[in-house]
Amino acid sequence: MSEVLTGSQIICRTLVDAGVDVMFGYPGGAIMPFYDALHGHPGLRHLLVRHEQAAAHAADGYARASGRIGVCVATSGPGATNLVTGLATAHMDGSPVLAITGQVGRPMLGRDAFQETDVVGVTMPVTKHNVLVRDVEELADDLRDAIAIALEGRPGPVLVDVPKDVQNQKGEYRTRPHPSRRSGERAVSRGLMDEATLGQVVQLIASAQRPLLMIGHGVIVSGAYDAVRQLAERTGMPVITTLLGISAFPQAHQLHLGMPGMHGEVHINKAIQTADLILGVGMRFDDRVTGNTATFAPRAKIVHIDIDAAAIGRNVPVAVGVVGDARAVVEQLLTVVAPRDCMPWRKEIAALMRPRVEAFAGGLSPEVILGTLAEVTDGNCTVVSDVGQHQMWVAQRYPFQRPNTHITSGGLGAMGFAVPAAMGVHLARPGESVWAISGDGGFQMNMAEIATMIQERLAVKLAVFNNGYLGMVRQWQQFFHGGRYSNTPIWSPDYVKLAGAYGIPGFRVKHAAEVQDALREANRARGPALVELVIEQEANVFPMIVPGGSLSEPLEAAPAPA
Ligand SMILES: Cc1ncc(C[n+]2csc(CCOP(=O)(O)OP(=O)(O)O)c2C)c(N)n1
Repeated sequence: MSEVLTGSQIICRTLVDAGVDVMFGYPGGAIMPFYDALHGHPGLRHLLVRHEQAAAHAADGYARASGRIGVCVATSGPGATNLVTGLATAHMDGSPVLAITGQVGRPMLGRDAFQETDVVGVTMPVTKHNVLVRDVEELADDLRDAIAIALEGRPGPVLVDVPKDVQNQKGEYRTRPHPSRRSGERAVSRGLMDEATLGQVVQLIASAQRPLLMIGHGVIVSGAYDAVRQLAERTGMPVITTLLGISAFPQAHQLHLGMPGMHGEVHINKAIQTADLILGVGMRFDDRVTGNTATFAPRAKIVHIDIDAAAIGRNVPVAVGVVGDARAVVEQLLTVVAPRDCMPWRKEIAALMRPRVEAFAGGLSPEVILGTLAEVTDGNCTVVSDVGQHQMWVAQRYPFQRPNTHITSGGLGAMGFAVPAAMGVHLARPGESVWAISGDGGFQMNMAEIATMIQERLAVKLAVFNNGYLGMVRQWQQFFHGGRYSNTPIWSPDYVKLAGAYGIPGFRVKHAAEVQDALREANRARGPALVELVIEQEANVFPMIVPGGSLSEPLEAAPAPA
């Protein structure tokens, strides 16, 4: 079938045919034909954000929560450049986001036209693929290819830049059957191990005295939860979840240890330093996990399974590398791996455990806040955390039970992520509680999105851990810069009044006894609600590995001033 449509109509039709029904964006001159064409496609819901960065983070949150392509739209120049942080976030964390940007008309390209920015050049390093569409006849295929690229293999962001005159140009629209991709869902490539490699990995698992299973975001992306759990239970291998792997394994499972690396518990990092085998699945061995790679897991052979060939051997030397989908490869392992229980090793790790170093002297502790949140949401909650100390407390202490219920900016560590990303998560999971947990710094970066939540009816819940500081940076200044707090004290508005200005319920909590009522009422509210948690100002996140240090040398208290 073919019809003659304008470029803008072709964009809409291609999106609809790819299964897209929602997008986040902000209009402007160079993208106006597309916004006009939206009138003809009521099935494409467009949510108007307050800043294009939020559109990209929201599309990312939607993509992470749904496994489908997340779409954001911006005009040329400043609209497009405002997307960059969101695209870089999605790029680092492997999230399938499609950005559609308007561009100045083709005759104006390269002439410093009003709002002309070479956005393909600007976003080259932070996208998996990008393209400037030069003719309407190529538009549909350029979009389809971009969506397919975003979803295949290690997912990632793509950008399609469409000059204004191409949006107005008429061309033929042909539907192209794309069976595996029509729904906008991820096409799984099922790279499997050959017999020799499979035998090698099975032998390594059978003969190891101290094996560990270290799982990351790839387990969530590929839906490998059941397979990984079976592998752990069959072999008794203790399980470590990276920051982005959190919630890929039940937090309270007896084989679950927790998060490794810079803010990993001491016994977890010690287990890594003692292990003789690490089976890394769908993770990158990034520097926040490994510390100094020269001292990382000195006794361990590493088997690394990842969909991204470039990740294997990049940071740590591997004994066996397997390029493949986490679920497919772990399921293949399950066909042959023999049962064992690793009891002596598990006891050895248990003996290393000690009571957690409390971040707060008392009162309103992260345990109380996060434990209560899990309780009042009855486990039916996705937590979207921002970046900083609160993010680490969530990662260390929230009792995640269900898969993919922890969403955060891991690789880029982009403050301001949580509030807009939570809007995307909410759209993907309208029936569930979605809580954005931010610090007072990160919250102030994108709090303008409360207006979006109201206008678009998104019942996102907002928790602000207010310590009056850019806490994580203040902690580094305390530890490593002689306690000189340079530009980390940060003033906040009255958050309860702010909530009032937006017409949403607002709560200020200063004492542990007030936590439950505030969180419960906010959670129960029909629309968005905001809870400010006034926490101890100079609390620190422990344990901590000094940046670039060895996992064997954790800090469990602030170092003495130099
Ligand atoms: C966009 C951006 N700018 C700067 C940083 C550096 N940074 C990392 S954590 C942090 C402090 C965060 O403070 P806040 O949001 O108040 O959270 P807290 O650490 O106090 O929990 C900063 C400034 C960053 N990660 N992202």
